[in-house]
Amino acid sequence: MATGFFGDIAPIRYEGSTSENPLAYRHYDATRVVMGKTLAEHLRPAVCYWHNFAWAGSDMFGLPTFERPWFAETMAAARVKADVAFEMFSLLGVPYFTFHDRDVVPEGASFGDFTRNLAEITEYFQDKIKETGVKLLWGTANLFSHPRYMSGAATNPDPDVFAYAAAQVKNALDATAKLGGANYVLWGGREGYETLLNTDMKREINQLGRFLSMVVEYKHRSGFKGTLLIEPKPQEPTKHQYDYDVSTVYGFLQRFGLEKEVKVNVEVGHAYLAKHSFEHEVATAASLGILGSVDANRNDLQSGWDTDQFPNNAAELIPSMYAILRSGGLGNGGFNFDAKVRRQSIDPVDLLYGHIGGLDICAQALLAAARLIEDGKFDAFLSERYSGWANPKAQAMLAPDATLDGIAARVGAEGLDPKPRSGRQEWVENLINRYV
Ligand code: XUL
Ligand code: CO
Repeated sequence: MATGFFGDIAPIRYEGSTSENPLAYRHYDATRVVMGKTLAEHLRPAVCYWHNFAWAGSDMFGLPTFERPWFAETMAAARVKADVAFEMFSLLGVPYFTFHDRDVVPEGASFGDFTRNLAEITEYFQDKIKETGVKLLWGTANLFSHPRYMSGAATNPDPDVFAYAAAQVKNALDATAKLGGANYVLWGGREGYETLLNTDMKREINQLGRFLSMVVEYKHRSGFKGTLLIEPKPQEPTKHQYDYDVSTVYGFLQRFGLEKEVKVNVEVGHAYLAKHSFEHEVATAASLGILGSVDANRNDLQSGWDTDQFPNNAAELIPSMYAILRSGGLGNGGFNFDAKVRRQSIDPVDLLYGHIGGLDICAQALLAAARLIEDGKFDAFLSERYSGWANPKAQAMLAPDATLDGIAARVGAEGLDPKPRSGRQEWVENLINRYV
């Protein structure tokens, strides 16, 4: 039964780029095929639970601004929340959703309550998934909001907190598996430190490695078929987080022998916080073979905070979309809108505007990147730039038997005198802008 939360708003449809209807897609034509897949198959877009249904619009200076009928810590309210959430997924026509355990149910008075509540809503979700066809892109556990986690979850100095976090992840992983989730995400918002004056870093990183190893072991034993993903972020809420960026996470995975077991969920705003571009993080993950999924959003670059706004600049996203397409796509992953409307955007329809714009921008960027690839000009430019490496003498330098002194002898004998060549940055920037 419809909740009436969105009034008489009809399902959002694709109407083409000339449409003036603010409640229509102008670029996201879900069934349009490019490079052998539909836009829906390329993007696998997901709506997140937390920003839309759990956050109430408060900030560090102000009280909640959103009034929602499900704002109460009861299971009845959790079901109303789920009813509205699945209505919104269906209105938007998105194929996926994402959630934290704590977004979807109250904790109750004990861990037993929390476990029962999560199991109950999981069954409720199973019916909703059957009814609507909307699937789970990933589930996760919130190991950062409750005061017990203020000094970390797996990295906490108190072993009982480590145990509590392990129990919570077990339950969230079970729920994700039961719902047929394509992935399970671990974001370590409190896995880091405020000051080294009270922190044993070596011990904490070892705890984190053991914790993740147990998650991997349990995943295999419990039969969960999805992909495990770590979501890198350099800081916020802690001053320094251990999962700083994609490269750091890869080093951590290698150290614990988990680089074939765990991939990354790359978030646009987190890349900025690490003083990287999003395309840098995506391309790094792709080159390391650990590109798993994307949290789509953007930060306000003036404030320097993780503001989680909806994407609104297609041109800026093209290099990332190019890297994703070139690496063969996101596989099990997708584009999760880890984005929230501003706290003045208090009406239900604002939730729709945010997602319509974000999804349209992603579709526009993906279509542009596909044209860029199909045209071949950009690839031709790149391969010409590296064409010298096709020379057998160049290849020989990369063979295992090549030596520094051997190369030095050849430089002298052949009188090598390499001449600088233009990198053509502006030319290539202009080329890419032609595809927007
Ligand atoms: C926090 C963040 C999280 C993760 C899931 O910055 O991005 O919402 O995506 O825990
Ligand atoms: Co995120």
